[in-house]
Amino acid sequence: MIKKNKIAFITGITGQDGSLLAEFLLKKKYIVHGLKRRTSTLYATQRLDKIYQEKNFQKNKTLILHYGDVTDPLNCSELINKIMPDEIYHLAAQSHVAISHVMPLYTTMVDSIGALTILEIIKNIKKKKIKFYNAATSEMYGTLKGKYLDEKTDFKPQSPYASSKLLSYWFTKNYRDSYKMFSSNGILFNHEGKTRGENFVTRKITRFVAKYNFEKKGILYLGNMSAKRDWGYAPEYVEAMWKILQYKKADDFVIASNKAHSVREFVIESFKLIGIKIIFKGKEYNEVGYDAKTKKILVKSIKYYYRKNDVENLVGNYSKAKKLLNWEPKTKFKALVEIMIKEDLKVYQKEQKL
Ligand code: NAP
Ligand code: G4F
Repeated sequence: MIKKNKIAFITGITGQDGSLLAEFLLKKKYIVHGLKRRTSTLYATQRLDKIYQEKNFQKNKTLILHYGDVTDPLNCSELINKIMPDEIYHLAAQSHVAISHVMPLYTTMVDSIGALTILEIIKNIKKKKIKFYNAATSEMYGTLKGKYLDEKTDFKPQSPYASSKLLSYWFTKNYRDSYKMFSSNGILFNHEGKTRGENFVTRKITRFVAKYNFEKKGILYLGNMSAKRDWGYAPEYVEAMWKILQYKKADDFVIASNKAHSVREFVIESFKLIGIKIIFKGKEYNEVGYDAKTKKILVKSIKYYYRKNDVENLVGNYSKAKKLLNWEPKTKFKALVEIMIKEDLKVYQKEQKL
């Protein structure tokens, strides 16, 4: 009997995780369909350019992009019924915590109702049992100081983003329990990489440091540098998403590194890689980081980037994923910073040649 290629449908395929997951699934011989939004430029598919061009010119296309939006149920229903995937990875989201305070309704429409829409569509498809992955988040926990957060920890969301993701988490669990659907939550802690969005703190730092390495000018303005996050490497986290859907039953899993570092530590490590030792002085809005050798101020903390009700500390416990999925993170904090700095040094040089 000929073994058929599995079909996956990824919402949020143009994002950091969606593009990495597409690459991962193509290597596993999946046929990958993805949802892309209409934009006035073509650059929204930038992260997919390499694999899209390679696959798109093949006779049998294995990566297919469709226009759509998760706030449009008719469009999602038509696509899913046509594609009839084996697995849906629902990653589309307004994923920025600070921006969710500015656009709480929109964030909820996309992050909660979007997930519900897809679950409803799957529920109504009788001819196939489609597996569903929901991109839940460590932000749902809120600040629970000193705790290693796992699948049994209670949630205390502190932003519209976290609250709307928590609703999607419960929908995913409810549909599993009520309709016996294969719907699983991945509760992923922060994960970063070469294509991380430029307004998340890690990439904002590495891009600045790479530019500073060549131009030797400017100041990096940040918000709360005492905040701690459990940062992992994104390509390893998309593998976990796949493993979650290959597990024998639907369930919820924490994916983390079990180590937390502050934003300040991320800044120090980044500058260290271009030979600069940063020393911090002052507190909160008056905190500055200066070059130990030249005494020049290179980093400033300003009120503008402080969040309402910021989550101070997040650190996970991935024991369940290790035991049941045989998943473990490999890339440690310092190696992650190095990967990102090296990439941004390359990106800077490439941009200068354009
Ligand atoms: P990202 O880079 O911000 O990507 C978000 C994706 O969602 C993009 O493809 C975006 O499309 C798409 N999108 C946004 N609104 C949409 C809509 N209305 N309809 C269709 N697509 C829409 O996020 P990420 O870092 O890859 O994260 C992937 C998912 O995991 C998100 O749900 C995020 O909330 C969650 N998560 C991320 C982390 C992390 O540390 N990265 C941790 C836990 C959970 P455009 O490209 O057109 O904007
Ligand atoms: O990089 P961030 O914006 O990521 P945040 O808020 O932790 O959210 C990311 O991870 C979540 C998983 O826990 C995902 F669900 C979510 O989609 C996203 O991918 O901010 C990290 C920390 C915060 O405490 C923030 O207040 O860095 C602090 N920070 C300090 N200065 C800053 C800045 N964050 C940003 N974006 N920009 C700053 O200038």
